[in-house]
Amino acid sequence: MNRKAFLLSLLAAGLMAAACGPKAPEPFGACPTPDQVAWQRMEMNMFFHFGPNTFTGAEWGTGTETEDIFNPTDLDCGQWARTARLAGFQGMILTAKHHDGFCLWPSPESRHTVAASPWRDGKGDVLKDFSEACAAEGMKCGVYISPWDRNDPRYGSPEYNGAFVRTLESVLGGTYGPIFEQWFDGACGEGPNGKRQVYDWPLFNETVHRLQPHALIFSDVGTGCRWVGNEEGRAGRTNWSTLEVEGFTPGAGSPSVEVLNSGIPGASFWAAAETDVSIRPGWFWRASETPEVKSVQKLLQIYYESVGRNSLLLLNVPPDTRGRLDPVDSLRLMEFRAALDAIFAEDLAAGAQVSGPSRGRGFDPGRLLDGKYDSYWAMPDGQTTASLEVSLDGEKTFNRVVLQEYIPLGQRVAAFHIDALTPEGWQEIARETTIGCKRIVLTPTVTAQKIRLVIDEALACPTLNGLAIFNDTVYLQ
Ligand code: FUL
Repeated sequence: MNRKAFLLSLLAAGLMAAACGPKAPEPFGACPTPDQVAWQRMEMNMFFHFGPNTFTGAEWGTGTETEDIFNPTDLDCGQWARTARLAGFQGMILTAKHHDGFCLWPSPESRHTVAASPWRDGKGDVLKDFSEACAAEGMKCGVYISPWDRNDPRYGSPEYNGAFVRTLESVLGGTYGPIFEQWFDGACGEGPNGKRQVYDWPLFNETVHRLQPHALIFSDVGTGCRWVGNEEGRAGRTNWSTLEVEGFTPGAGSPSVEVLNSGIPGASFWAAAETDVSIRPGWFWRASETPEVKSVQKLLQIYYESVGRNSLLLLNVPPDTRGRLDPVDSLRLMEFRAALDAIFAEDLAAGAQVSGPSRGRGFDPGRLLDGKYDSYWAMPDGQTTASLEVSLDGEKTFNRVVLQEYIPLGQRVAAFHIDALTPEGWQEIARETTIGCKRIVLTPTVTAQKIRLVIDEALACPTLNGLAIFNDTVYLQ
């Protein structure tokens, strides 16, 4: 390009910038990758604990179970996937190998696998059925492969780490298609010879990244997402997607459960919280626990305290000895879906007007309501507080306010409150801390014509891409 053409192109770029309004804010701090953003927007995934424990009733198998114990009478992963899809879940994760070491696929690294079981004369492959069912139903496919192995005689020696890598390779190498999440449990108990293993986490992580570059690794400290710190279905009311991982490892060397539950503001690593919880008391199916399948009310509470608190919900629905979901669980899932559909049927912010300060053209407050993910309201650089007024299309009765931060640019909001203009005047109806990918604020039921969203504190100028209002008459909080 000659000098004149260069100057002209600079001029054109300048004119375009002026015409397009202010520049977008710079990303703040640790930010998610596009895969991490897409992952969190899945909102709900289903976990399937299945294996020898399904038949023995154990939670943690000993590794000495004989292979003939694994013999589902009517395995149908298609039923799992259809149920998950109809219930509004986006991805599915199978315990391909739990702590007992039994592999649900014919792993070349082990003799303790489906190939040695009577099921389908040793020719079956649960993982193959599972991955094909996921693909058929448009669900993403993920795997849990436990490093803790109570069966492998090499466990407790350096040799085991290499064997575990080859185990990962046989699952992630392509036979089972794209894997969206590799679930690593930090548990490190004793193996068959009474020894514990020193896990080579960097090697395990590198193997996953090499074979499935788009997969997120779940563990206490990522690399893709982190454990929420409990198995009760509860993310922190304050929940940052950032934390410090330097010097920590999954399992005993992990950050405290309090830190896992709430993250650390402005920390240097992005790992959003994943809330794993079972629909039953245990992780594996047991006939005796069927009466204790969680109620719709409990599932709604879990939804509000996970998805509604900037976390992804991984709900475990364990198949029974037939290899199908128990009808009680399936029915409960459909009732849960119906409840969510009823609660979120009508956005009462539709047709509202939002007014207040912004960065300027292209980032105006109206962007909160346009339903486009990449269109967001933003404040000028350095301005970390703001107040927006939302004039509803008439008087509305509601008790849920959904807020979304535009997380591709980082998580910023540290404190906010919401006021409502009721017939008695302005009233504060909520005071909270973080927002993140999605925050569902539970407020008292109010009737109002206007609300005010006040950002009281942020680590950098706020950037929000969504606001919606609902009236929940189903969940009795
Ligand atoms: C835990 C395991 O020990 C449980 O058996 C279960 O798989 C759960 C999801 O993770 O740490």
